[in-house]
Amino acid sequence: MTQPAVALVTGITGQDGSYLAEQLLDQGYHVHGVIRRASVFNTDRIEHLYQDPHEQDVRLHLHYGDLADGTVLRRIIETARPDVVYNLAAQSHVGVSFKTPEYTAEVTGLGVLRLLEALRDHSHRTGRKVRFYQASSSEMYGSAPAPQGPETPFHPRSPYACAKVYAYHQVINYREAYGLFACNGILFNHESPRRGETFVTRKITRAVGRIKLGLQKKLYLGNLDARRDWGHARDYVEAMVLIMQGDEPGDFVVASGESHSVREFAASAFAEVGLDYQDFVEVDPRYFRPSEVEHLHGDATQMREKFGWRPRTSFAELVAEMVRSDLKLAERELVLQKAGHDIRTRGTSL
Ligand code: NAP
Ligand code: F7E
Repeated sequence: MTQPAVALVTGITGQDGSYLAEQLLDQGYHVHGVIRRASVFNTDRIEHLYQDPHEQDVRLHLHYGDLADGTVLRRIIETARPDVVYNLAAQSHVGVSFKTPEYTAEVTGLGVLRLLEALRDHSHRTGRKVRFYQASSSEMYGSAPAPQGPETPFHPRSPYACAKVYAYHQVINYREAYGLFACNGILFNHESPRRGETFVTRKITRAVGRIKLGLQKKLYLGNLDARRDWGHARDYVEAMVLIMQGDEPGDFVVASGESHSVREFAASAFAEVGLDYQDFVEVDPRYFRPSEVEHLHGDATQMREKFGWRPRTSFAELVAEMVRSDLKLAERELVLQKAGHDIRTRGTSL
């Protein structure tokens, strides 16, 4: 009998990590996830997948680790003995990267090199062939004119994007120098009800739910004219798995092929609950970035032709799903508030 495949997922507690873990477990994989030690629980998004390690036939295994710590990454690889590594961990917030550029480079850039070196040594010592997926980003295109595809030169516009470009080239170099099956998935923005609350789509849909129920009065945003190519994270994670199950390694653009402005997203989200965004949204320059990426619009022809991949969720469906989910969350907040609980949960949002 052949052994089930083993996947190692860094960033398993993030938006994409949680959808990826679900899909891999559904396909019969053993999944090892890297989680960070935090002073509060950070495993909300994978709570529904948790398996008690005391039970038999457990297929989800969690390890403490950090992309800033090469020793522990090596130890996890030796323990998990993965067939495939999905590197989704990153300081992934573009706005925050301007505030913490050195840390962002350390984790989002150098962290990838640490993993690649650990894999190179593991493969050399054991003779095992391990595949590697890198979560590259459309932010690497930065100010390159739209539409952006596999041949478009990069022009990064933030410390985050610069770190991703560095990692992208390291992945290609490990493929060419050591024959590693290493791929870049260049993913355009993808969102979901599990999106972090400081990214613009979720910031908007959270506010829509709260404003509709009277829990919040205004929504302060930055650049409303920026355009993004938004898809659903569930669909994009499917693309990652297809890339890693392919015959040969490469670099692939994953996008919806449509772009919308932040203003259009806000208008659609408020309209879902019968409100006009203009009555609630105000521009606050504190959310402007020192350098902005104005227009991302991806060309995923290569993914369609090679893997038959295309997104299943439209822009309108994505907005509606996020608003529905955040309306439910706001309803729960309202119940708590009425029962006398303090529901002020706002951090510094960027
Ligand atoms: P996310 O929700 O911000 O998740 C990031 C994950 O990385 C979290 O699990 C986080 O752990 C972990 N992490 C952060 N710093 C770490 C460190 N020093 N060591 C180990 N783990 C660390 O991001 P996402 O939206 O799922 O995106 C997944 C990946 O795709 C990221 O690399 C991102 O840059 C990239 N990407 C995202 C998009 C998009 O539109 N979503 C598009 C292109 C590329 P905690 O939970 O403990 O914070
Ligand atoms: O911003 C504008 C902001 O933070 C989108 C990450 O997953 O996708 C994401 O990066 C746009 C920008 O995502 C606010 O200036 C206006 O133009 O949701 P965002 P992002 O920067 O595109 C890429 C592909 C990644 O790889 C990243 O990891 O919205 N915007 N007002 C705002 N953005 C935020 N966050 N907050 C605002 O109030």
